[in-house]
Amino acid sequence: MPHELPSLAYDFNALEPHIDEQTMRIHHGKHHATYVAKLNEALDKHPELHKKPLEDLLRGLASVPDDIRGAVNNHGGGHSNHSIFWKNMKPGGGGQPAGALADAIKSTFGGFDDFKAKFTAAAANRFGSGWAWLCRDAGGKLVIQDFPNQDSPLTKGLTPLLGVDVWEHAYYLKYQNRRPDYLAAWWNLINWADVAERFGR
Ligand code: MN3
Repeated sequence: MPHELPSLAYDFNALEPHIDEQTMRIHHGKHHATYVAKLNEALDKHPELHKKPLEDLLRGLASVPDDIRGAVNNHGGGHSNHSIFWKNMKPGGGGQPAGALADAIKSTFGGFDDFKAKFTAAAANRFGSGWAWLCRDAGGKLVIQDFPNQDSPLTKGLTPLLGVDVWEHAYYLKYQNRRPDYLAAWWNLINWADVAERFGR
């Protein structure tokens, strides 16, 4: 199999009380695992793509063969997005970034609080299932974008730095329809060292 479900760097219950253990178990072990399985199933038809890194498949989505382009977008996007999401969080995270990332956030958005408000609004207002992202664009500028379903920022020429999953499966067991409460709790989990490392790549 060309792609594998990555294990988490923390226990399923380690993000409590902000994200509960059952949600983490189902989200990682069922939802994310299914994206990986379906991506591999699609790639069965094109062995020549088995060695291609997922990032390259997504950045070059337009050149992926027609018969699997939709599957790579959905399931490859799902695999990539979730792999970033798990690393973007850690037990005892939160607070604010430091260094060059903090400076870029300040110069782009006016300050951390303005960035946080704008990002939270993008995530809260994304209609239906999707993600909100802090990305670096091709010119090196920070941008906040939200995308439907599992569309990856990589397919839009953006480099994803920080993403939040706003599909109901990410929060419904604990928060039901209260997406804003989930988002408020999620800020307590951000692994800013991971976000800064992506920014510095
Ligand atoms: Mn999800």
